[in-house]
Amino acid sequence: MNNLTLYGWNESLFQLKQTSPYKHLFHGRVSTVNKTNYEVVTACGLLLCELSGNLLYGRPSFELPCTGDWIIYQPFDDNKGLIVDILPRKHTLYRRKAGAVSEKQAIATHIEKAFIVQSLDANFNAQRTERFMVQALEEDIEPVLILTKADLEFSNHQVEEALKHLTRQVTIFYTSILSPETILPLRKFVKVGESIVLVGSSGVGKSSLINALCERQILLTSEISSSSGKGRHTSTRREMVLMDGSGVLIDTPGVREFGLAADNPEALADMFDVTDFAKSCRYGDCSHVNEPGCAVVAAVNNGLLEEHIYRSYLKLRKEAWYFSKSEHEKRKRDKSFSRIAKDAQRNKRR
Ligand SMILES: Nc1nc2c(ncn2[C@@H]2O[C@H](COP(=O)(O)OP(=O)(O)O)[C@@H](O)[C@H]2O)c(=O)[nH]1
Ligand SMILES: [Mg+2]
Ligand SMILES: [Zn+2]
Repeated sequence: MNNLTLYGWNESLFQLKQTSPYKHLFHGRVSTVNKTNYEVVTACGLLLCELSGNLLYGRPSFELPCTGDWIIYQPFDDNKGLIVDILPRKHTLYRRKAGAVSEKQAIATHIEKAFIVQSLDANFNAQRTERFMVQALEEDIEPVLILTKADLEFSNHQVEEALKHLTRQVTIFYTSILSPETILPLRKFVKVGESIVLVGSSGVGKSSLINALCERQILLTSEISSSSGKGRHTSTRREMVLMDGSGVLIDTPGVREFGLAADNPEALADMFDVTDFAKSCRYGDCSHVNEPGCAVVAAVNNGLLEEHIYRSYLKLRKEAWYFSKSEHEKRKRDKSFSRIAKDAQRNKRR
């Protein structure tokens, strides 16, 4: 039996459930998404669920259940269920779907914190941190940077230099699975009923970290094969893990490329401290590229704003603009398409 409060169920979710036509049925939380079914944590244990046809055919793919979704289900057989409704999402981590221009993909939802995991070897990359931070802040998810493999040799000074413009918005932890004293502060940082998603490249130590936090081998990790020196990728399908007396940890498979699905260039300016300077630009709608009287460009020229930060800002802003512009156009297209379809139906009936 499960106590769903530990999995994050609370009063505001209960209120959301009351707005569903299926409010009299049971609810649960999606813990793993498989190709054709979903594992759902319910008060009566783990259920294997399928989607009702209404949901499957009636919604765009990014609205279909992802890890962390709270759903309503109709039980059938032993340990099986049919998902009939999905509670409205809050705090969802999205990314741009690989290979798509404007489609987004939900990675995890109902999330309080995102652990951005990077290892202190060649993987360490401040720009990648920025990218994950932007995406988390977009949905009011608290970004936390976890620098793993602190037992390896690295330059403290270089790491701190590279991150100093981000420390206002991100808490940083250094961890090593070889030193329990580096894991303890992180364990204390996780609160009961809170949900945390771990994101980062493959091989940085996400699954190992979850195991260390839980003090048991709950997830498979990739071991380095001695012949090739490369990690074997043995990721299990398990995604959601309940920490003893604490929060919910959600593991994600490493993605090669994390494209932004963000719509908020203002927040971006804030994150890069561009807003402070932008207030003094001559034009209210200054794009901070080549307008006369641009205080941001001036700040770069006189060294008040570091050039690499300004470049990061422009790059991510361009990506966010591109995404939101094509998303809006797509929505317009879909709308006019459904209008054409409706007109055609009406004409047929005449
Ligand atoms: N030296 C060192 N190796 C680690 C640490 N954490 C993980 N690893 C190793 O890094 C490799 C990848 O770890 P894994 O947890 O599978 O990474 P994931 O792909 O992000 O889930 C494994 O060989 C781990 O043993 C650490 O703190 N220090
Ligand atoms: Mg893993
Ligand atoms: Zn400007």
